[in-house]
Order: sequence, then C-alpha cells, then structure tokens
Amino acid sequence: MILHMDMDAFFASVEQLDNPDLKGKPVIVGGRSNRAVVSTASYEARQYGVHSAMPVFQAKRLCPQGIFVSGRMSRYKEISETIFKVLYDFSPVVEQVSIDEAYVDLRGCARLFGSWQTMGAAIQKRVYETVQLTCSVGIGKFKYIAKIASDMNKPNGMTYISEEETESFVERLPIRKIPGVGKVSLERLEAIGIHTLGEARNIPDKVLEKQLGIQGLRLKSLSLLKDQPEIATSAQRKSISTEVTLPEDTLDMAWLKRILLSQSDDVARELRKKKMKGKTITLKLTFSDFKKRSRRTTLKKPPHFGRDIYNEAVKLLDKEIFPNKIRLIGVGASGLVLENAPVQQDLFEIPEPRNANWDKLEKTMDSILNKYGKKSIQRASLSEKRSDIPDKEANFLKKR
Ligand code: TTP
Ligand code: MG
Repeated sequence: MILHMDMDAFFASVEQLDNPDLKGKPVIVGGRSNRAVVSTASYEARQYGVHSAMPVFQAKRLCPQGIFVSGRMSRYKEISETIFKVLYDFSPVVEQVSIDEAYVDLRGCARLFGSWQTMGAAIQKRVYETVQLTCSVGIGKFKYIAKIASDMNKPNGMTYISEEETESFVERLPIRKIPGVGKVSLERLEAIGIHTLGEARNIPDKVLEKQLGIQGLRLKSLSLLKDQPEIATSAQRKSISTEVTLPEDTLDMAWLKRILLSQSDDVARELRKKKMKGKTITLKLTFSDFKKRSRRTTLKKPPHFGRDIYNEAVKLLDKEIFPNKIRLIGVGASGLVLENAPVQQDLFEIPEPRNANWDKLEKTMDSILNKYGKKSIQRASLSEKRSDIPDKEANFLKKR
C-alpha cells in the first residue's frame, strides 16, 4: 500500500506557527504587489473563497480582513527537510513530490506494525510532534489513488481506500480528480459523455487515443486497475558498497576472493537491514599504479544474500585482465529496490538450483552479528585465514 502525505495550507501554517498571533486567522501568503498571486491561504481565509494562484488584489477584495504576508522560502524549505527526515525514519521508500508532499511505500515500513490506517496515523502523529504542523494522508493501492485520497479529508485528515474498495472507487472516480488531466482533455471527454473512470473503461483504446493521445491510454490503464508506476525513491539512486586498500599489492586470486566474500556478506547484511535488494553489482579495483577500474553487472533478480553478490563479483573479477597488482578492492550494490518488490519473471526460465541452507545461514549470521558484534562470527571459508581479511572500511549508502 502507498501513502500520500500533503501538509495542510503549508506556507500559511508555517506563518501561524512562527507567529502565534496569526493562529485561527485568515492568513494569505503571496507576493507584495497587487499584480502578485496568492501562494496559499490558511483554511480560515479559504472560507472567503481565497485560493492558490488567485491574484492578490482579488484575494483582498474577497477577504479584506485577511492578513497578507510575503513568503519566507528558506524557512519553508527548512521545515520541509525536517518532515522528509521523519518520513525516511518510517520507510526507505519515499518519493518527494514537492516541498510539502511525498509518497511513502508502507510495505517498506520496518518500524510500523498493524493496519495501514494505524501506520498512517503514526506518520501523522510523528510529523505533528516534530514540526507542530498537521498534514493529511491518503492510503491506497496506487500512487494516484493515495494522492486523490489525501485531498478528500483536508485538513488533518486520513482517507483509506482498501484493496477491496479500489475497484468501485476507481469506477466512480470523476476524471477531473485525476492528477495531470488538463482542462482541454476534460472538456473533450465531457463532450463525448465521459465523466468517470468507469465510463472511460468502456471506450475503445482507439477512440481515447484519438481524443487525448497518450493521456487517453493512461486513463484507460487507470480504469482497468493496471499496474501503475512505483515510487521513485532517492534510495534507488544510492548504492551500498564497501572497499579496502590491501596491506600489500597482490595478484593472489584466492586471497582476493576471500576478501570479496567477506565484503559481499557486509553489503548483503546492510541491504537486508534496509529491506532492500540491489539490481546492479559493481566490482571496484585500483591497481598499484593507481589506475582504477569499475565493472558492473545488472541482474534481473536482484540479490540480497552475500553468496549471490559474491558470485557476481567473482565472475567480474575472473573476466578481468590485470595490468598490474591490485591495491584496492571493493564491491557494491546499486539500483536498490524494496526486498518484496515484484521480480520480472522470465517466461521460459528454468529456476537455478538453490541451496536454501545458504540463505538460512546468512539470516542466522545476521542475528548473531547484531547481538554479539562484528567479530563474533564468520564463514568457515574465511575463518581459516581469518587474519588475512583486512579490516573493512565499510562505506555504506555512499552516494554515487
Ligand atoms: P499545496 O499542497 O498545493 O497547498 P497547501 O499545502 O497550501 O494547502 P493544502 O492543505 O490544500 O495542501 O502546496 C504547498 C505549498 O506550495 C503551498 O503552501 C504554497 C506553495 N504553492 C504556491 O506557492 N503556489 C501554488 O499555486 C500552489 C498550489 C502552492
Ligand atoms: Mg499541502
């Protein structure tokens, strides 16, 4: 399930927060001149019909007693950053849409338990406790459903569209509520008698495409409850990697591979901690003449077990030609996706035989390491020459 969070009357609420005299009053944030437009208005001012993008002179006419203030962007940005930090505390999968709006993948909430609504309420509570401002949230199966839902009970509201309700919700959804559908498209649809997504569902693709182009096909796919875009997280742009400068330059492949196995375990453990998998595995080498080389492979099934990461890293190492001895070696995972994100299944794929005990072993190692610390346990294949694995300079979540 996806949650969409949107702060209530954001700029105006910040003004009321910083200046308690403004609380409960019609506050209108906008440019100074009469030619300027309203950025936003407090809910008290909205009662007079004032809204975003309205010329200030018109707002003054509608609400002469309004308190007009010019915006303080740096302050709004500062608060916005704090709010996003709160969201990242809940889930690694957060997509920031604007200064006061974000999607959160609730399936990625490691610290939240209970129903989706309990999770939504916990997020609202934490945002309020942290910045003393209210937000509204919507929870739904797809991003656009969550977004529409968050707007349905503003301010300080929560709207939950359950999996079972989704079909009838979409069926009855007025097209004007759908984000990204412009005025012209709306008028064209209304001209052919289409007002809801349910009505759009029965129109042939060709007709919709002729009327609205690609937008028409998008509406059709929404109406059919087809899979919609996933949350685009900044985590996807990050990588988890570790590297080490060797105590001496070497071409001893057996030693290098033992180090790679240990490093792959570290990367995998960090991935599992974050409930992520990495689609791209990178092998990084620096030679004794300080020349660098980076080799990567992208996998259809992203691994998060050390053994799998190791296998890929070794394949890359085995393909390598070495102009010099190796001075630094490292392995990383990027293209991060949520652990339970759907995997593209190959239609004719024969599943690889897999030793389930490996996975179990790694999970057991996780819990022992978490409990007793980094040096408490290690693979047997590493322990015979334990001292030859240099201390790792783990550099987790390094930005690429
Ligand atoms: P919104 O979330 O659209 O509006 P809002 O937070 O003020 O009110 P709501 O409770 O309905 O969500 O936009 C967030 C901020 O972005 C808003 O406080 C001010 C700014 N903004 C503009 O400057 N101009 C605009 O036209 C809009 C829509 C917003
Ligand atoms: Mg808002």
